[in-house]
Amino acid sequence: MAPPAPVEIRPGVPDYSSVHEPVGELFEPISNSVDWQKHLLSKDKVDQFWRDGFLLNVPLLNPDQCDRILEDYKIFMGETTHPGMDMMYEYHSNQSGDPNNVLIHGLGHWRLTKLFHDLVFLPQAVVPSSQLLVKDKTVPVRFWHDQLFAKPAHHGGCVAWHQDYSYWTRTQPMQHLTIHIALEDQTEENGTLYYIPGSHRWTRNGNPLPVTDIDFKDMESIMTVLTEEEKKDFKPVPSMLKKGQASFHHAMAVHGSYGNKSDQPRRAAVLNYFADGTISNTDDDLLKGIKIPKGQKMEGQFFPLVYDPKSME
Ligand SMILES: O=C(O)CCC(=O)C(=O)O
Repeated sequence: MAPPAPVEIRPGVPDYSSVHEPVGELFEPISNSVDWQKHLLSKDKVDQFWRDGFLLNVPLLNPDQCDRILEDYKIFMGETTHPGMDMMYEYHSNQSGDPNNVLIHGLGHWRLTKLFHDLVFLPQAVVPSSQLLVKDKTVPVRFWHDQLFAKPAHHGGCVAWHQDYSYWTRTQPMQHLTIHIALEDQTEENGTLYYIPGSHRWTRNGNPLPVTDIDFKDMESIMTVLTEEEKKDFKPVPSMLKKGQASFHHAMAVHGSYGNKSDQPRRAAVLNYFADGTISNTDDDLLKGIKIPKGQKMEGQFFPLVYDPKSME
């Protein structure tokens, strides 16, 4: 059966968040349990994730899928326009404000284009997520939000060291993860993402480290809140993802990236998920214009169930 037509926010402007299944633009939807099983991670990979706090070089997209997504990406690079930009939860054409340190950062583009919508449902993303969100369990997966991080050539900016969950305590408990998808080869010169192995265990009474990179300029600002022991263990590993590969990281894993000094842009698409059963911890907006009363389950139009392990049965 064909997926339902999206609701339009204005005549001719569809909001793809109203469709909770792939529309068939990026990949052939899966219809049987055997095909789902092909995307399971091995036990070794799951163990590695819990040991280090991240997994590198997971194949997610083929070069053609990356190229098609990069066409849509032009909207956010200012190369073309889109009538539904107001659906974005956030859009920063330069998050640092410094013309020598330009970071384009957006959230919510899954609502705008079919390709970004379907990426959220990609089996290569959602099946491993069901294995990695909660230790020693396989759980149903809900979408939290997406992000774009683009560093233009020559003066592309850094993303200071941080833990994602420091920004997400408005949703609880911590059972979240991030998938960072490289849309072109990442190198040390163009600002590849780095991780600190073991840093997903760095907590303060069970809470994440405080946010320190408020102005998106000071790469090393996290050092002001680390213990001497943590500073000693601060040993960055470059992810060096190839085009179409992804890294999966725990929501407390410290990560960051330096500027882009190369003569090509470095563009990434990011997916953030949480385990089904996560609760809102605020009566304020969770994302722009989106509220779920404090204490109630995160679900509904903007937080779809993207994978249920029962599909494997
Ligand atoms: O694109 C980057 O370098 C930073 C991305 C990031 O923080 C993430 O993927 O969670």
